[in-house]
Amino acid sequence: MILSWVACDFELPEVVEPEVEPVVAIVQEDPRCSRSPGDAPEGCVSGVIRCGEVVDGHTGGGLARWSNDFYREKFCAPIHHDWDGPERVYRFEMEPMLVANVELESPCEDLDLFAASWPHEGCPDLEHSVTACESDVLDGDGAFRLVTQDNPQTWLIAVDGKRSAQGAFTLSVECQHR
Ligand SMILES: [Ca+2]
Ligand SMILES: [Ca+2]
Repeated sequence: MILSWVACDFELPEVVEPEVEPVVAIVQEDPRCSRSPGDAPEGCVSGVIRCGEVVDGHTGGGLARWSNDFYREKFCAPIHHDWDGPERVYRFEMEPMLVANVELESPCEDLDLFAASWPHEGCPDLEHSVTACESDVLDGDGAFRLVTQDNPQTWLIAVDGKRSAQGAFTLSVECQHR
């Protein structure tokens, strides 16, 4: 086999390096994070939430009545943090035979979600008996499901920040009949 080397007499075009724009990572903060804290509630409850409703709120300005002592005493959370800062509490009245999916969006601070069963006016304190309590205390957003049987049930849904964190949130409740 004869291998021949043929020299090609042409010039390679000059390689021009394209100008590369420096990549700048732009982290866009959620617009809810610039929301101002709300007014202090009259009493301990900041409002009412119903099936199908969405509440945009901020824990700043809420009362700081519930903290780890309360949530631990009422068996709300499997793990414990400080929730010493202000919380927002919403009254949620459920009809019988209903499933309610409660969701918390917490885009700015790590807020957590609680619900204490409370058929009376106002809010329970440490000395009151709370028959049921739910929570989602994981990092970031939270969610849980509330279910009624043959009787109506009233819950106090609370949004509370870990380690006194205060921030904006979106709370929503979606319901369906069982
Ligand atoms: Ca609190
Ligand atoms: Ca959380």
